[in-house]
Amino acid sequence: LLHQVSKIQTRSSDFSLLSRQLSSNSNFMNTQYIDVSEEVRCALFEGKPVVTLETAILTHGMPNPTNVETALRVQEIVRENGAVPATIGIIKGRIKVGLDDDTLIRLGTVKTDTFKTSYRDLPFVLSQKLNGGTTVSTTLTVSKAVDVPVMVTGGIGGVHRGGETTMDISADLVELGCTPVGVVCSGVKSILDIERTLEFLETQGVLVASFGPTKDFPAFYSRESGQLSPYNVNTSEEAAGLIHVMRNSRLRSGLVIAVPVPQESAIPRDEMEEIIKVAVSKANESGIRGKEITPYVLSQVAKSTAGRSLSTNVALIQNNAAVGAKIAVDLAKQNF
Ligand code: PSU
Ligand code: MN
Repeated sequence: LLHQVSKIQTRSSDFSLLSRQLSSNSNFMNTQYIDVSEEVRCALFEGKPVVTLETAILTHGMPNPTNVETALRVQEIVRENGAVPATIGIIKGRIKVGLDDDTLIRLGTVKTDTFKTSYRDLPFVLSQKLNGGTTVSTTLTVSKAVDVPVMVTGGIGGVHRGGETTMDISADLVELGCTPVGVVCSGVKSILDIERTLEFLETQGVLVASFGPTKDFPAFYSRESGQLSPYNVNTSEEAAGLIHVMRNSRLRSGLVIAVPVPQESAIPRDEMEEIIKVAVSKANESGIRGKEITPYVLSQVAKSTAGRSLSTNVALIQNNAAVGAKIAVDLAKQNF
C-alpha cells in the first residue's frame, strides 16, 4: 500500500510540475484558460507522441453528421498510427485540449451560439464563456502553449482571391509565422489565391514542404495546384527532422507539411476551378464577408458537386491524420 501511495504522490507532484512547466512555457499564452484532459496530460508527461486537431471543421466546415463522424474517425486514425489525439475546442469559455466524445459530439451538433474562433476572437469567446470551434490559428497557439509540436487539419486558410484589394488574408498564415508547430494539411483550398498564399508564407518565414512523390503544392481537393512547393520530403522521418530542427534551434515560425489527397479521392483541378469560380462570385454577390466566406464557399462547393467535394474533404483529413501521427511518432523518437 505504502508503495502505491508513494507512487501516486510522485505522480501528482509530477503533474503539478508539468502544469508549472506548461504555464512558464508561455511567454505565449497563459495556460490558466486551458484544461488538458487526463489522457493528453499523461501522454505529454511521458513524452508520448501527441497530435492536436482543430474543430472549426467540426463546427463550421462540414455538415452534420459527417462532421462528427469524421472528427471521431480522425481521432481513431491517430491512435491506430501510434499517437494520442488531442482535439481542441472551446466549451463555455474554457479551452479544452483533448475533448471527450460526448463533448465533441455536442460541439458538432448544437451549432447555435458556437463561434468560429480564430486568434482574434479569443478574448470575446473566453470572456463571454461561449462555445467555439478553433481555426488553425487558434489551434496552433494552444498547441504551442501545451507544447505539442504537430497539428493536423484539412487545409489551412490563405490569401483569398482578390486579397490584394480586400486584404482578406487568413490569420492562419500570420500565426504560422510566429508559432513553431508543424501543420500537416493538404495545402490550401483552391477557393484561395494559391500563388499569393505561398508568397505570404515565405515572407512570414514559414517553410512549406510537400509530402511524397508529388512536387506540386497540393490544392486540397486536387493533388496539384500548378505551383511548386519550395521543398519536398518523402518520409515521416524527414518531416519529423524538419520539425525537430525548427524547435531545437528555437526558430520563431512554424512549418507546413503539405500532403496531397489520395489519388482515388482527388477531383481534377480544371473540374474544381469552374465550380469554385461560381461559388466565389456567388459569395461576392450575396455580400458574404470576413469569417463567413470560407464556410459559405465550402458549402456551395459541396452542393454543386453533390457531396463529392465533401467526401474528398473527409478522405484528405483522414489521410493527413495518419501522416501526422506517424510524424509525431518519429519526432518523439528524435527527441530522446
Ligand atoms: N480545412 C477544412 N475545412 C475548414 C477549415 C480548414 O477542411 O473549414 C477551416 C480551418 O479551421 C481554417 C479556417 O483555419 O477554415 C480558415 O478560415 P479563414 O479563411 O476564415 O481564415
Ligand atoms: Mn478571412
